[in-house]
Amino acid sequence: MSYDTIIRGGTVVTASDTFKAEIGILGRRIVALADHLGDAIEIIDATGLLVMPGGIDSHVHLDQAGAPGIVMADDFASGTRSAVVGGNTTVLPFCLQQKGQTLREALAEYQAKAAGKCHTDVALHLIVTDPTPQVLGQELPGLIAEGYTSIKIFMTYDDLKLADRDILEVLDVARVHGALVMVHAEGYDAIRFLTERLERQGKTAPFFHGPSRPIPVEREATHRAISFAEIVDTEAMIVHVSNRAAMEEIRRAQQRGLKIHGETCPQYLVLTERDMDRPGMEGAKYVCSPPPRDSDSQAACWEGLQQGVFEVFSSDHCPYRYEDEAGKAAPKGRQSFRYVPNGIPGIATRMPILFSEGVAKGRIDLNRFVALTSTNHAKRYGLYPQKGTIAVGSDADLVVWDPRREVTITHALLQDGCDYTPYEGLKVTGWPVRTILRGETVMVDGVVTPGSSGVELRRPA
Ligand code: DUC
Ligand code: ZN
Ligand code: ZN
Repeated sequence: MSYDTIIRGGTVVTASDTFKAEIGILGRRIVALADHLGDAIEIIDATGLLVMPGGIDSHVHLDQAGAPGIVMADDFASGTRSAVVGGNTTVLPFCLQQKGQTLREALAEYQAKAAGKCHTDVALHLIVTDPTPQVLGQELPGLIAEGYTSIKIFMTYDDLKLADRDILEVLDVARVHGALVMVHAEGYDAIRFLTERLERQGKTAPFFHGPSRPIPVEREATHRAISFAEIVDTEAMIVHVSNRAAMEEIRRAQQRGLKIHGETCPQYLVLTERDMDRPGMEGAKYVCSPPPRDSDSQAACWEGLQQGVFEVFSSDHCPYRYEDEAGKAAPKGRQSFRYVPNGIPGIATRMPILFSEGVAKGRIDLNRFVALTSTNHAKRYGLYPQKGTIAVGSDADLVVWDPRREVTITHALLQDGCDYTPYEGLKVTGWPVRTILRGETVMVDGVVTPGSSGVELRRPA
């Protein structure tokens, strides 16, 4: 047999095994794993390097509409370009239904935004904000059957939040038709109450974003979300968990046999509320929701990753430029933290941060790293085994990783559309040196292949 490509000399790492092998690629797929594979059109030398499944980031926001005047820093081209720089081959961005819009209208909009622009493969989640009878009765069931099998709902934000009854209805549609609901668990009324109190006290700087949504706000919403899933008798994914109390809610649910899944993100491992306490508007660079917390919260997020309470580690890449009135410098943001757009970039830095802080520092092993950054995302969101593993028949989506490369993170390396990284100056050990999407090299040594070969993926219900 001859191959288009052989990756030779590397150590192959999957979510379960670590072994020396050559990987033979023909067309878009892995077709052989063996000690010696002979010849190929292209031989990639991976001596001394790790070869892992390409990263799958199941929580990213690209070109997503926000408040009037606010513009996201990345479209599907720049966001997925930065994704391949960071070793990813598939991302799952959100398709946001605006109030008054049908889901199909929203989907057509996001498909047009993505078409022909992506450097990674892409699968879209649906954000339901307007669960009309038509959406619940016809559109959602139809779209789930067509491969849109994950739905995000919000318990906060004026334009996004669902009432309790609507949350129950969406969970029930997901149960009946075979989709997974992702929940943003922070309580609307508690945030409003605290925000207004802080503003009355003149506490309007970016730092007060944290105190406006403290840990109990997230914990009680997490508890409610879990209870709703239990009442409906279905599963749910609690996304972007930031602290011990919320993590323990999820752990207790899992111990009671409920199918509650958890996700955490880099910002909850390496940032804290002190990052928002910087002079002037500088703290706005770190404003995201839930907010970064404290060192015990960081420790709890590590425990959740180590012990399997969290099965996925995502970036929650949600980029707004800092020196831009359409971003973090929105004029109203100077009046109050509540107008600073929520979200921070991180699509390229997710894997290096988890590798360095996790694997290099001995907190997690290589196999768990692969599970948390790729395999579990594929399994949970219906892409496995086409994606998320290194096996004969799977797509040749791979990252070649130098585990010894020392890099100081700086924004210029990341090639996104933002103008800063919240991780500027962070020293990491371990860096992606080549990203391969369906057999084609899409990034080597930080150079992204021109053109865009990513496609939209659908998933079975
Ligand atoms: N929720 C997200 O998932 N991302 C950014 C902001 C938010 O509230
Ligand atoms: Zn969210
Ligand atoms: Zn998000």
